Parts: sequence; structure tokens; C-alpha cells
Amino acid sequence: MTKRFIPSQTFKASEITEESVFKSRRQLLKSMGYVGATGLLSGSVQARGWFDEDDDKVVTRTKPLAFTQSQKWSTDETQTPYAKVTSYNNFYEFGTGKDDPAERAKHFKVDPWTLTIDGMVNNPVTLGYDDILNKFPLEERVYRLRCVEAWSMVIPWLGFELNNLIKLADPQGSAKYVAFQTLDDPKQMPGIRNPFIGGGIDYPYVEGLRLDEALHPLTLMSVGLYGKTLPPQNGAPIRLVVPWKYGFKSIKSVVRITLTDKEPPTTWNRLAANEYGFYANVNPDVAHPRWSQASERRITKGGLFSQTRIATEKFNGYEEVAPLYSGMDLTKYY
Ligand SMILES: Nc1nc2c(c(=O)[nH]1)N[C@H]1C(S)=C(S)[C@@H](COP(=O)(O)O)O[C@H]1N2
Ligand SMILES: [Mo]
Repeated sequence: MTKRFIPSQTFKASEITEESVFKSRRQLLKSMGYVGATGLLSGSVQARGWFDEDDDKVVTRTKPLAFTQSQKWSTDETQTPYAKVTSYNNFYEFGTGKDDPAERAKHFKVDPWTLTIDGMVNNPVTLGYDDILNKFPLEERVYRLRCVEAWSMVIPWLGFELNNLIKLADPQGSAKYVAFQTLDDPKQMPGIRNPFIGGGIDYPYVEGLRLDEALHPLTLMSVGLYGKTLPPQNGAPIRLVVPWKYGFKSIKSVVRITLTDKEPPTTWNRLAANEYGFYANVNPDVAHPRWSQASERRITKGGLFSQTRIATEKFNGYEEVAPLYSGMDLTKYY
């Protein structure tokens, strides 16, 4: 069979090399066809495993972090495997497909990095890459993540409470909201350059919280998961995690946090205000205009058929945040 690719019986090193390249390309195409044929989740996860054998050293560039575990704020539900947390992602700057971020963010440069906290504060703060990892003691928090698309994961994040950072900046009395912004680098982020890759949303990606939401102890700035620094596809070197809100509030690769007195614009609200509100609290009783939010697909071990469908809980099960919204009509402020 291999004879087809070897023009003569004289074996030259170059020909043998070419044959092995050809073979691995065929394998690559086969695996890609497999992705297409079997659907997004199980296919992409398995294809990713195949790619990782070759690319792990370049790709994952994660390093172990020191941390303590927080019993108080963690769930003991079955955790989503590392392979799935890091291969099934939403990060539109790198493409709208679930496996695009892991593939296209491979070489994303996270060091050096600058995170600025400014706006209505008495003490603007600028953190570099090492400050981001070392300024505050890191805790492991095992949180549920509920995407507005009705799938969910359980992820052991490493990070620190956002209130640490806000207190350091010393907010002025007039500050009522916190605005967040993702890095805006069209050179590194193909979705920003090309609307067909980036889904045509406006960049940079922006998000916001009310100041009291930002100060809540559940609100985390995450710098890692599963004991190591974040892979780029999960928002390295630092991203927000707000576990009682839909995943899109948990903005990735943050460069700027600005205290303000006005409700800040948010990416998905700007795109479709009737579908995505500013608050975006997980709520099984308020359907998305195009699908129900009453249940979710919990991503754990195994392929598509081993995923379980579970009931979605109000505030994603974090009912301790309910007092933040007392007196508010959550069907109006969705
Ligand atoms: N900058 C930026 N942040 C983002 C997104 C994005 O496209 N760009 N997607 C959001 C959505 S919809 C979800 S569900 C979570 C997914 O986080 P994960 O890939 O780490 O699970 O990231 C959120 N943060
Ligand atoms: Mo999401």
C-alpha cells in the first residue's frame, strides 16, 4: 500500500519524511471528518485529545499554583473533567465554535499582561503578570458554571475575591457599578479581525456588575483551574467568575476594571437586549425567547449520551445572593 506514495524503490530520506507527513495529514482529515459526523461535544472532545498528543507542550503552557481550599464556598458535585473544561469553550475572540478557542488561542500571549483598575477610585491600581498571580492569596472554589445555552459544568477555579481588588483601589462614594473589558488585540484574536470568525459582535468584549454584586464574596477573579494557571481558552491570565449568573457575565482575559456611576454597556445586551439582560441571573422561571431555561445539560465524564439533564436552580443554586435583588422584578430585570 505504501508503495503508492513512493515513486521508486530507491528510498530517499526526503521521500520517507514526505510519506509520514502525508499520512499524518490523512489522519488529521479523518479526525476532522469525525468531528463533523458525530456532532460537536463528543467529537470535539475526542479530536482534541488526539491533537493534544502533538501540541501539548506548546499549547497548555500552564504552571502549578499554590492555594488553599475553600470548603465554605465549594460544591461537592462531580467535577467536569479537565479535558472538557479546556476544550469545550465560548471565547468568541477566537471563534464561535466550541473547539475554536483551544485551537486558535494556543499561542495567545499572557505574559506580560497589564490589568488596570481605574475610574471612580481614590487609588488607581495597575497589576502586571506576576502581581496578578501573587498579590492575593489564592483559594480553590469549586463552582457550578451555567451557560445561557443550557449546558453546565462544575469547575475547581483558583482565584481571589474581586472585593480584595476593589478595596485596594478604594472606590469613591459616587461609584455604583463596575465595568470590565477584555483585551482588544486583533493581531492575536482572529475573531476581532474577521466578523465571520468572531460572530460579528462588537469588540472589545465588555461586561458589568452592580458594585454590591462585585463586592459579594462569591464573585471571583480567577487565575487558574485544576491547580494550575488558566489555559488561554479559559481566559488567561485572569478572568471574572460570577457563579449565580449566566456564563457570559464571566468575562475572560480582563485588562481593565472601571468603577463608574452608570450601568455599563455589556456585549450580549448590546447585541440582543430582548434576549440578554444586564443582570443575567440564572433563573429557570424566565425562558430565553428561543429556548427554556428550566433545565440544563450537565457536562461530566463520557460522551454525549452520558451527559445528564438536570433541573436548573434559581441563582444557579447560590440562593445567598437573593437579598441583592429584594424588591426587584426579576422577569423585568433579567
Ligand atoms: N471575552 C470573552 N469572555 C467570555 C466569552 C467570550 O466570548 N469572550 N464567553 C462567555 C461565555 S458565553 C461563557 S459560557 C464563559 C465560558 O467560560 P469557559 O470557556 O471557561 O467555560 O465565558 C464567557 N466569557
Ligand atoms: Mo455562555
